[in-house]
Amino acid sequence: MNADFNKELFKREVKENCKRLFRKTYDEVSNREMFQAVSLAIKEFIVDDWILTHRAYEKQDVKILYYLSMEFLTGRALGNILINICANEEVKEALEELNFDLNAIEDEERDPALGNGGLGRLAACFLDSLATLGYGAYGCGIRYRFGMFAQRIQDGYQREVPDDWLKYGNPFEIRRPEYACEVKFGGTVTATVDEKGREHYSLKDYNSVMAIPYDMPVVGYDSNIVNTLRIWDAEPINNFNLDSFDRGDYAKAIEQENLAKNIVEVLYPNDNHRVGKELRLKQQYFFVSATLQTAIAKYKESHNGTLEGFADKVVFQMNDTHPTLTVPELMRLLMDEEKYEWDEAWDIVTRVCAYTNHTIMSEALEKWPIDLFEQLLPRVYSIVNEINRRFVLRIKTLYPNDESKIANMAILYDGQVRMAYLAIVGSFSVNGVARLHTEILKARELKDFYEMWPGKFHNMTNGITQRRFMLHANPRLSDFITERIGKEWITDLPQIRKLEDYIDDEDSLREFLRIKYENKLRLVRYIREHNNIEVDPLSIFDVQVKRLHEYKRQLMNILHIMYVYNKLKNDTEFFRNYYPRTYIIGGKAAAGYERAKMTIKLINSVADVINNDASIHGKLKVVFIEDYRVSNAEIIFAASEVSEQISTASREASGTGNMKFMLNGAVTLGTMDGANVEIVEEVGEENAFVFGMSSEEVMEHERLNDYNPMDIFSCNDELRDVLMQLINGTYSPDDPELFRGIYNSLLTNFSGRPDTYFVLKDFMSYHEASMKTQDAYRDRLTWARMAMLQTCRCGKFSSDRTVSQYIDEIWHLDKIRI
Ligand code: 26W
Repeated sequence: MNADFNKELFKREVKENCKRLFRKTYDEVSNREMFQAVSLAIKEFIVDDWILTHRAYEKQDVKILYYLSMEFLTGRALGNILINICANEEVKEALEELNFDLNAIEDEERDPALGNGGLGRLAACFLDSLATLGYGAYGCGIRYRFGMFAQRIQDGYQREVPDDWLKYGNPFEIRRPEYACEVKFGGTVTATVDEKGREHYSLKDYNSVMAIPYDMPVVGYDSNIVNTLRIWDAEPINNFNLDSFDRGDYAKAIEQENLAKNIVEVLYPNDNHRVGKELRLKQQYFFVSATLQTAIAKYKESHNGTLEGFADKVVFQMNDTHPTLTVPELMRLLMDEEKYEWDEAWDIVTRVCAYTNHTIMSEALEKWPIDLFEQLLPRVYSIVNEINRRFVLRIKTLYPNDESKIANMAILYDGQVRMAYLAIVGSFSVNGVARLHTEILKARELKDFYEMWPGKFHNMTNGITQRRFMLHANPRLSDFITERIGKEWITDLPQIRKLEDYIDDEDSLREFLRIKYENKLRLVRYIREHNNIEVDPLSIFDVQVKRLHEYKRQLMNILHIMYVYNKLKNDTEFFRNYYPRTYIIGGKAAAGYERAKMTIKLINSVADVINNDASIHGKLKVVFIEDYRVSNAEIIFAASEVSEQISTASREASGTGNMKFMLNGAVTLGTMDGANVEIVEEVGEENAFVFGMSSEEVMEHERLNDYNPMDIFSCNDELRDVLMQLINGTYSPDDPELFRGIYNSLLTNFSGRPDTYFVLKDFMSYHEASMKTQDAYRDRLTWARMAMLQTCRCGKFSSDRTVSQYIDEIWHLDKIRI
């Protein structure tokens, strides 16, 4: 209940909005129109707090966090805002009184899909936590015209469809042309020397665009704080003077127009894989430069026009290396615009910049060819060059006789700019996103940097917001919890441990199972509607939803399903014992990632065969969820029972899906990778199904290069049968060669190494662990206890905890008083 929310007033607003927007009375509008009318009314309701929050920033002169991220995977806004202003029930009632259904209205909102996966969703969770805890923060990103593509499955293949998410407008955003600023590309640098002998640099013959910010509200839970997600759009510079234009100006104007159109056109759909497209570097500079310009202007405005004290009042958190240009661009602005000397400027930069690493996958580490970089950003490049020169000098002084250190650490090396190294050198803090991940960074990937600056390194184990992934996604379980332990868990997740008082209470356990069952029915309906597949709600819901990537090993999952299917057909004992199971898999593959796309095709081909085989009596079903995204994720997590977290150990930095499953009472079937390690630590090994090689074992095999999948192939008949089915047409009768590439990837050496994801190596241990889940599942109360324990023990994995840790160790923000 929100005391300030007046239902009657709200209804009146909504009716007015229907007229204002659509020239219709409320009983004539469609659901989509009603969504607009409702959203506008809600925006009105929060706008005062939004204004007051920003006034408080200034009055209280609080330190401000700028969270720079190329991705914010916020998911739908309306439902989340209603939850966070505690007016969900009232709005639901109000709409019922107007003969509308809130769920249906929420379903009209397009997911703003401004992110790929984990990194983007984490950014959204952090914003939710910051606003809830009451800290001043801006999310800073890009307003992509087309977000993450929508995935369609056609004939089993992924097809990418443009995501025109702005088609019907975005009711919550506000365009802020008054904060527009210019961002320049290309050109040549000219230096002039003043009477004091100081050099001044400026650009000429450049192209430029205007960056126009759009602000989206980030509403804290029951906190009256409304922070801002500021996403930048690009527009052509409007200095095109018709009276004086000649051919040259005309061509230039068109060029600028195209630059502006292209820059924010699309989110690159790559996750953990760099493509090295010039346009992406443009995007990076575009939003970084615009963010820094406004941050500086804003600070000066409220501090008598000076930048004094700037380093104590702002912090720029770089979400992976994508915004690393923050380091040299801030140098440029401080020196070229604000007239600081190098040393003073460097002192400021290295007190305000901090870097989070989200991956150790080498193909994800960003590097830019020097010539491309220099041509696009000549002045910024000269600064990077100077940063590198000074840093290399330092390496030489520290390690006078060790040439390898330069090769291992220099920012400019081998014709490339190594962005991660630039980020580390320019930051006061470097952090990994789970304990294991940070340890691997320190011991391996970033070893030399850790040796040089041990104090810079931090671990910040990821977290998720329980407001979206429990309160909004799973209202039934939310009520169950609140009825028993009160509602403190909503803003203090560790309180959820109190639920453990009920862990041996049979009524509670049965109720817990009943709720899971209801949520499974909701997913059954979703699958019926979207896949036209009938699944058994009494079967085990075993789920893997995440981006498709070889290291995440969806392939191991589907091979194992093929393996089980064979056994069901050939082994009557196995059949009799087998507990019915529904495998649910979902996720997008990067548009250019052939192997991942073929894995999707394989999953769908296998699903087709299995789901239509009457001889197994529906014991096994396979469902591929099309277009996995935040909105359907909420339905999926709530209905899941087994959480597949099966990456090759050492490869998954953290994972955050694993935490969403845990929160919703799904038991982990996983490797000791990423945050799984910490999840298992919380629930105890007896309440998880752990399998496979440890990260040390994986790294040792990598070092020795002694893994030979053929050994396994030749002595495991059943597994060999599965692999042979990839190339004998069992799942592709029209083209038996279709899955040859996948087959080869598991067995053949590429560049001297066989399958670097160790699929066959972990396979049998995976199978055993999977079988153990069904043994546990059989005893309903044992299972209920294990499942509920996941929920009880997930306190650590709230993004409220993560954000608080960032604040204590890195950001040092002050709470806003409202
Ligand atoms: C340059 C291409 C590119 C694009 C995206 C490289 C790397 C990325 C991201 C860093 C990939 C990503 O989302 N990483 C995930 O970050 C999550 C949040 O920390 C972790 O939970 C996941 O384990 C990690 O894969």
